[in-house]
Amino acid sequence: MQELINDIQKAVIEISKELRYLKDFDYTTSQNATGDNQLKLDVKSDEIITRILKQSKGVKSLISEEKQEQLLINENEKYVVAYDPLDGSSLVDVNFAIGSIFAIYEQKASAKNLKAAVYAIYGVRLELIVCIDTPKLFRLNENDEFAFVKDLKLNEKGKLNASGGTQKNWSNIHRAFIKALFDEGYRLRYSGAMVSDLHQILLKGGGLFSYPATTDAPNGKLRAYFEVFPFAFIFEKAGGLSTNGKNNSLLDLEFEKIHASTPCFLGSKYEIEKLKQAYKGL
Ligand code: AHM
Ligand code: MG
Repeated sequence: MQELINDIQKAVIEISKELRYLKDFDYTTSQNATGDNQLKLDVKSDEIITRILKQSKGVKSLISEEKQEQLLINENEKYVVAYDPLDGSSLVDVNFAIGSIFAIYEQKASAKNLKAAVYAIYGVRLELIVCIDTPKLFRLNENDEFAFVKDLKLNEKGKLNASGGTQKNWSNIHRAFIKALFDEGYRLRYSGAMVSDLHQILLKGGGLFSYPATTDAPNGKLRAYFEVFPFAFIFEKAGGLSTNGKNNSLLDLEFEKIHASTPCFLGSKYEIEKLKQAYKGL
């Protein structure tokens, strides 16, 4: 596992260098499996990760947001790595912080087999969160090494409200719930890159991130295996909770399709419990 995490570190350092001196902000002529237009940079980031993880010890297969199918590397190995090579890439032109997300499953992609979750955030600094038992924050130093900074822990209740999805397509229950949080004093923090929005909530100690079912996207937008499950794992290990609005944990969900999406809510305990109460009426 540590060797695999070391290889993920190499990949994200290489991607961060691509981003720093980026010249080509163009789209390719293709779309990915979920119908998003692919940037050349999405494809490049996927190629970097594939090249490095193909050589990595322990990797059985790769599942990527940018690949239609699961890529088998070595049937006899142990880990299925599911990843979003460049999350929030539509914000690359405006120079916002974006990220890469990795979920490490044993044998088969299934939330119950999730052994570790890792994400990198390409911001002013390059930071990496590695979560096996508890989320640990690392920061790239001047020697190009990730140095441990601290363990991350959520408070029982936060102050931030990151509410995704097109508002005109929200359900009335969701709209009323989000308004109730603002009426309680929560502040809006939403950039449009889940890595940044969730990283902010984690580092500021709590709050709620939501990407609900909407009339135009009844299964939400965010994809289970490489976006939702790794963050649910991290938030729960940090002392927070997750739900799809009905269940007690996003990690109880199972999906057949590798690109399946789900409504998702992640946060500290207070906000998720309050949301579950509000959603009982749905
Ligand atoms: P991406 O992986 O193609 O970048 O899409 C996922 C992103 C998330 O980072 C973010 O939470 C969401 O899409 C934002 O969607 P919206 O613009 O609908 O708020
Ligand atoms: Mg993404």
